[in-house]
Amino acid sequence: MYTRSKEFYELMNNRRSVRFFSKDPVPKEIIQNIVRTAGTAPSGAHTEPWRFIAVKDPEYKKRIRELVEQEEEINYTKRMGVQWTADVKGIGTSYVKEYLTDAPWILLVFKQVYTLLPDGQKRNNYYHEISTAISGGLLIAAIQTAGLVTLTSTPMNCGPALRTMFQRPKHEKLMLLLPVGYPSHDCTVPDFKRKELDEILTMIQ
Ligand code: IYR
Repeated sequence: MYTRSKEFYELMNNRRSVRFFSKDPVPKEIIQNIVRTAGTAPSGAHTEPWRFIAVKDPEYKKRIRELVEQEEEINYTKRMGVQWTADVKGIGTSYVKEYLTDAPWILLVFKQVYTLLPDGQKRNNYYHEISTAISGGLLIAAIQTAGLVTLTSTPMNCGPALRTMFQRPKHEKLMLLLPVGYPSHDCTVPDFKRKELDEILTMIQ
């Protein structure tokens, strides 16, 4: 038990958010297993309030990139403000998102605020936000376990347009957008350290 918990920690501790992707393909069966894993998340009253879209089609990836870059340019120059842009400066990001056309897959994670039943009634999806967030965590762990990398992104102001692009209903809200694939050969990541255990855990025993 100790060994398994330690090995899983070490695997997850090697995870880094990656912004430079190789164009090498990833078989769709891997993506399907990753999403199956995300779908095992616990949810309020077992409502499973999530919907995933996996995009491989280059034309759609191009459209996603155009939309995200258009909004991110406004985010960086107007919406984020001085403090926020200063806080992300060290990560070396900009509104230009080459990874959106380089990565072989883009995964979109939507939460479903309610479920539309076959008779047209709405069923409340309890705790849809936290349930879908947990499924996002499992998704990221599954990507790492498969030996792939991702970037956990939440493109501000792109939700409705992306929902429309994939003809998803209004009660589905975009939560995450994740390019998935392999890192490029010249990929770099910021020099970040994680908090020590005593900074994140209080044990009462
Ligand atoms: N959404 C922008 C800016 C950005 C915001 C945060 I918070 C980050 O941790 C990193 C970047 C972008 O994706 O570039």
